[in-house]
Amino acid sequence: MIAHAEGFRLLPDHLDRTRQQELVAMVAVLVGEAPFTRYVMPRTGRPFSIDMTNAGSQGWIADRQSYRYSPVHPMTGRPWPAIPLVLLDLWRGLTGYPHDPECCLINHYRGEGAKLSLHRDEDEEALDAPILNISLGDTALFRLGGPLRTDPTRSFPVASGSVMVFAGPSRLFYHGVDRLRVGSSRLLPDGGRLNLTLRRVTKPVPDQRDRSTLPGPT
Ligand code: MD3
Ligand code: FE
Repeated sequence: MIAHAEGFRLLPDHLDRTRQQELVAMVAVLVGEAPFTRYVMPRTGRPFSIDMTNAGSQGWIADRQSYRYSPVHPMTGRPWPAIPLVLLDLWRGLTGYPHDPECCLINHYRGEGAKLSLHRDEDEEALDAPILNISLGDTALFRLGGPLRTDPTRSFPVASGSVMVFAGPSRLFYHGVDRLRVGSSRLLPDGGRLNLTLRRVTKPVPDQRDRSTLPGPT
């Protein structure tokens, strides 16, 4: 495990090959319910170079209007499938955050042109919650910067089975995927890379236990 002071953890080989294969099969089921979509970017209408879909009560979507969360798939109009328990277990075990994630964004990278430009994840209300990220398939050349777009960046490979956690300050760091090492993995039947990103979207309402520790009316 590689841990950084800014709250960023990289866990290479966190998932063994069998677990990776299970997750790929699980994604195939989710995609059967919520097909991959090629979003366009707000204003410009330029398409992304990766396909996306979601699981969870809130799915991340993009169109000419905005980036935002939606409870339904933009094409089918149906609610997104639930986040599978194996992913919730991973979140509970690795983040220590006392509430479950609401969004599992599934990114599919394929081919030489697939990338994700440097950006920050800032469409969520719960910016204090960590982000957990799982890589499956081809190795990605990942780029991580700092809180400002102009901060220096470092680039490093992220291989299949890696899990990354972004907590604390790193939650709001600029990041992106420069490109894939196409053909570096044979995990996916048709090649490419799947990335699962778990996020808390809404601010949690204090549960009964939280509430009992707060000062009440006297
Ligand atoms: C660093 N996905 O979906 S995941 C995204 O590999 C996204 O598909 C990339 O960035 C991918 O938004 C990178 C790693 C990641 C996710 C969230 C972060 C890195 C992050 C939040 C803060 C800092
Ligand atoms: Fe991101």
